[in-house]
Amino acid sequence: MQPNAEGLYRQMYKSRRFEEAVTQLWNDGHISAEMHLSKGEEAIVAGVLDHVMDGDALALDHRASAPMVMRGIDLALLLKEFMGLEGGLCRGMGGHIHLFSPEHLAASSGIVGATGPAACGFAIAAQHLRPDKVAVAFFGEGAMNQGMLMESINLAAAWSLPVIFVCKDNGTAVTTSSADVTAGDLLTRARGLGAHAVSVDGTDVDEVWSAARDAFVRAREGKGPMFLHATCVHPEGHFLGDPLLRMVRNPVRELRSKVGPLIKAATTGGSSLSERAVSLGSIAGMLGRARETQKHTRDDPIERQRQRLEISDAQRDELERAVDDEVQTAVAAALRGLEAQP
Ligand SMILES: Cc1ncc(C[n+]2csc(CCOP(=O)(O)OP(=O)(O)O)c2C)c(N)n1
Repeated sequence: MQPNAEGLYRQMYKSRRFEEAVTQLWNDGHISAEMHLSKGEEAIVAGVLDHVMDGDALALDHRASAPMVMRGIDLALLLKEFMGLEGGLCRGMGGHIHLFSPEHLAASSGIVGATGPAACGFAIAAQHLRPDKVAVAFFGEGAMNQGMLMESINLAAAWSLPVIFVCKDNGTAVTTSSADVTAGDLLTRARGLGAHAVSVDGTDVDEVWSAARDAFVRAREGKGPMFLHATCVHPEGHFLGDPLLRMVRNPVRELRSKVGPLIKAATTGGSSLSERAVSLGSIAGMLGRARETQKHTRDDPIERQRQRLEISDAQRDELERAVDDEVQTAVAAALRGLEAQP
């Protein structure tokens, strides 16, 4: 079996266009509070979800847009949910973090690491009630330092549970560099817990797809869990409006408002000058890492896949136009929902 380049591209492109629409709605003030995007993770999600069948379950983290979009959930329902509208997927009560589609066995949680236990719970039920069905847990590398996720990998291996643990590793958890707080390497850790573990370039959808195919085959044959480690970059930082990225993208404007408080902080009491210098050094380190993520946008997973397509430009344009129309229709429906809300 070979990956369908066009189908995968379509999924990734759709997720990206959807999130661009979300960004616009957020910028326009129609989505309140934090907004975490899946942008940069599209190849990981598309490569894994291509193997998902009806009856399989998805335990999703706070970056659930891409999996929800690629699983085929109605775009307008998602947008309305993000906007807190009654007509949303969860009647506007969940927002973008707490999404639930019982029909698709897909649920997301904002509790970092919680997708491990959720996927294990489904997998235990599947072992008894739904043979051949698989649960997928998506999480970031920051979650690998959460006890409950380690307990889940251990139990899944001990009981040969059909779980695929997908670690989307962008190297940063909010502003903490994961390397600073993580001992050993994650593959060795997962293997130490008894899981089969592989690492892939998460910006290459073919690589992810092939590794995920093996993981699903193993899980469906009752051979237990697989830990799939996939590297990626978050070009929008932790969430929309990420202050570090604002600083990197527009240093003059952003620094203007910071200079006053910095001078005040340096001239008033508090910690010693050397301690302050260390803090400033660590902020400079964060800014450096944020700048790096901007350079990496040339490794954009969608652009990589676009280059591989073996269809004519006209066919590709048609595919993209159809997706654009679908997204625009959903945006229009969501905005109508906003007007109709009392
Ligand atoms: C148990 C728990 N601790 C802390 C948080 C706050 N928090 C939200 S996202 C996040 C970073 C998670 O990093 P990672 O798992 O690598 O995912 P990423 O955001 O990088 O995709 C943290 C610490 C939380 N939501 N849940």
